[in-house]
Amino acid sequence: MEKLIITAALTGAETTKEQQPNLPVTPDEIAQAAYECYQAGAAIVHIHARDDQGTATQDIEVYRDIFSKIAKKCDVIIQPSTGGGTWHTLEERLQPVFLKPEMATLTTGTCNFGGDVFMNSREYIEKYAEEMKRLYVKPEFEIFERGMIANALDLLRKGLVTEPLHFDFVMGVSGAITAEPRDLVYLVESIPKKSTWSVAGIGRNQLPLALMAIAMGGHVRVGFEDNIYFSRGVLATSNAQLVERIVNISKEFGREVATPEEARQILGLKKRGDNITS
Ligand code: KMH
Ligand code: ZN
Repeated sequence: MEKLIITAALTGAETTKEQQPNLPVTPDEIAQAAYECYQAGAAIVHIHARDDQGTATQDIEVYRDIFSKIAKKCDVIIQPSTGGGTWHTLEERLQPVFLKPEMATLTTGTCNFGGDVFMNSREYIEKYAEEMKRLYVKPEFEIFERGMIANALDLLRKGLVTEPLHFDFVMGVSGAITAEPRDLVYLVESIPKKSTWSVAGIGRNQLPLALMAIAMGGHVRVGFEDNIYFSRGVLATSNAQLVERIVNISKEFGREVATPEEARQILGLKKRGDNITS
């Protein structure tokens, strides 16, 4: 089996310090958390920026600061969010892509998101894909529902993305796909064979889905964006603690963990060059 790529989703747009006191929110805290996760075995960090009040922002300057601080510490793959918060405009959400990171997320459809609607129109999905293609940013398709795979494949047919595609199945969001084993099998069987995929289980779904992905040859996303607990009722002490557990389990299972450089090869990324402003 291919080595395991671990993504650490450090902050998210919705998690608060009240819920998780160790949530990284300032650029310094996010960069430090990224470094700790890299040391623990993460190859990718998925980034959401926060403003001075701790609210999610898609401000390009805050992302620039975070990218620069991470890049000074380590060569982990930096993957900003274009999902932002459900209240951000589609123009705001695209901003970090203009910093030319190696990867960025791209949600290819609309779904309910708790009490909100996470809106992703066809027009904007194509616009995001066009910009990512122009700037050599590899999309990670964030799949909250099966129909979003069909939209990603439509981008492939239109030549807006190239294979191998990479998917992240976000499972267990209230109002979107559930997190049963059958759901994961259904999603995995719905993508082109040469694709790579990871799974991000929400809340208590994080660990069981990660175990399934390790065994099925997929990759794993953990972190406070998706889950703040280490075990039932016990908060995790850091994002790195969640990464560390996946590393230990995967090694016990007999699957080695990919370094950022190995992850670049698996995902078909070019080596991080001068695309990150430092
Ligand atoms: N915060 C969610 C509404 C992404 O990062 O690309 C969207 C999200 C997906 O987190
Ligand atoms: Zn995100």
